[in-house]
Amino acid sequence: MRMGLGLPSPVPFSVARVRAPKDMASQLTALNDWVDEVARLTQPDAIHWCDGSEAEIRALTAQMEADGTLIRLNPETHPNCWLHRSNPGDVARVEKLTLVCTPNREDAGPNNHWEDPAAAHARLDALFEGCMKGRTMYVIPYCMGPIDSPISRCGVEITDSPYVVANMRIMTRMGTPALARIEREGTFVKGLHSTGDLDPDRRWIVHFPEELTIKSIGSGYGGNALLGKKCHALRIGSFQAKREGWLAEHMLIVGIENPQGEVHYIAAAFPSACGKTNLAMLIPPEGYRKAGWKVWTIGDDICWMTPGEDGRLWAINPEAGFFGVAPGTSEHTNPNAMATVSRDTIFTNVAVTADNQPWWEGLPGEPVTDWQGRPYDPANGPAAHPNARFTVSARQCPTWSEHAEAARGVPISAIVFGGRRPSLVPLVFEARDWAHGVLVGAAMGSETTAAAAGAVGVMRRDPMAMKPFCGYNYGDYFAHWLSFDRAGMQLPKIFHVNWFRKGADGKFLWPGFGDNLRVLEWIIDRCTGKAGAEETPIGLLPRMEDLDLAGLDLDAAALATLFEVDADGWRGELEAIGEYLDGYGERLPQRLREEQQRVATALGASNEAAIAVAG
Ligand code: GTP
Ligand code: SPV
Ligand code: MN
Repeated sequence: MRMGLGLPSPVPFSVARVRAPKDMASQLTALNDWVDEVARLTQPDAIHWCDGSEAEIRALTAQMEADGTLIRLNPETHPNCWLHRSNPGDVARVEKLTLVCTPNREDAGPNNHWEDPAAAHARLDALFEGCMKGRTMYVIPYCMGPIDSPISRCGVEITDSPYVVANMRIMTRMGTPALARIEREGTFVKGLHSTGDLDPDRRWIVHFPEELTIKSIGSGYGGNALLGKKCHALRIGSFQAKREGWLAEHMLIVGIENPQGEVHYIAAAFPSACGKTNLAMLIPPEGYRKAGWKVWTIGDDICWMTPGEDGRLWAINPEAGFFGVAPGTSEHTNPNAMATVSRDTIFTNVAVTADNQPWWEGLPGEPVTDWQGRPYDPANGPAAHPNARFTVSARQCPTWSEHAEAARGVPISAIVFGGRRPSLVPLVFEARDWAHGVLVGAAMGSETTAAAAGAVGVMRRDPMAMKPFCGYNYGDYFAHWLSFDRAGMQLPKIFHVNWFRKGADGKFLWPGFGDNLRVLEWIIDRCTGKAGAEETPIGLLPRMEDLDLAGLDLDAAALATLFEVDADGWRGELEAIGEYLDGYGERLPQRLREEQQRVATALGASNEAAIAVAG
């Protein structure tokens, strides 16, 4: 029998002895019973309860270095940084293998792949049978959100991957404090994970929302394997949020401090690899910096929002770290991210330089070894995988806000939706009211990216950036969003942005990154009643003079395109949105269809000249 890590007190496998630490045992019967049951099914050689300590991660890292799971990067330039090369067939989320298993198929909706829960359990359990023979089973208690926040929720992930343990330790509040909260509360989300044999034909990521249970096998990749993240905090979380009256969203949370010292918090939903991490830690353009503008990072991927007593939406970031896209990150685009990943970081599927520094497309210097460990040859494609990622504690970010630990969260002033829209969609517009904002979110479209397996650059509808993550029927989800518009609420204003509009030459028209603050300033000034706007059928647009464009080198034609509303194009878009919404049939709230018809009618009644606001 292997004793596992040589950790302080590994518990050798024996069904009778597998228990949570004694002092917490009283309330933990459900957890202990489940761990017993899983151990009987998967048959690990050893079981290790993770306490989250320094000693534990040191031993685990040493073991992974010894067996090649982690490769030490240059300790002079990148202290305590590690490279993990995944199986080349396991580099992204796989949406077609991701299931939501509700007893009634309609409750999962046409937006999810579905299987009958009993059938799915039977099929998955057959794959889990004996899968941990020769391996150590890790029991990871974790808390999503500040450990003392009433908005936070706990879970336990069982996994046979030490790489998952190391990532969960960065991404969540993991270990003894989480176990103590589980003991107090008695409820937790159960996540069972095994890398299995990494065969894509035996890979499944399966959710049982009614049972607060996740089963994932055959992948070690982030969103498939770090079960606290997309599986718990979004798919199971959104299902719980619907039942309990809050929102679990694929959103960054950023605080913008103006020169008067006032901070406004913005929550923004962009699909995977569409700019959340970058916006969450942007560095203001020089003029703004000199004037005293500051940016505070609360979260870069997930937002849990709940109505406060004051009727405002209060938000926490359930995560403790960033699992960010490496390619494209540079001193030019995101200096805060570069500072954040300069130490204590796990890099997955990046390339390395001659002196063993991590490298990806967008950085200066040259790779010598690609993400698969081969000598770099451009004929093999990019040196880093396009979905190469860094895992790093959020506290290392220079703009990290201490309010990320606030138990009640931060109040949200504005909600922003956006995606990759090379044509039609202007730089920014404001929804006229909440119901219109819900339509704007529901109508979101974006080009697919390397964050999920499959074709890249294909336009698809991705309502609220939740297409891969909404744990129930989108029709019910839209109704849930609409339900917040009620007496006593002080709802945020809703906006739509597009950093990805392209010119005829195929290049982005808007500089993006730090300059996106120019748009956020207008958004905040709209919330406080300070900025002007022009009404159009699709919503309120800034006139050019409403936006601070000083110091930007943009030609007049590019600007005109960024601020234009093409009525013909939008009429077609509204028709397509109507057809899309009809796909949700009976479950689609009538109010949303009425809103779509209102906008379509407004567009029909206007002509291009009347709604052109450029100039
Ligand atoms: P996930 O972690 O997959 O949810 O992605 P994300 O939404 O956090 O996206 P991220 O900020 O990592 O950006 C993904 C890619 O988009 C990177 O290559 C960025 O360099 C690029 N990007 C981000 N912001 C902008 C922008 O304002 N303009 C342009 N042109 N590209 C951007
Ligand atoms: C995304 O794909 O939206 C991510 C990375 O943030 S993952 O955790 O894999 O979902
Ligand atoms: Mn994401």
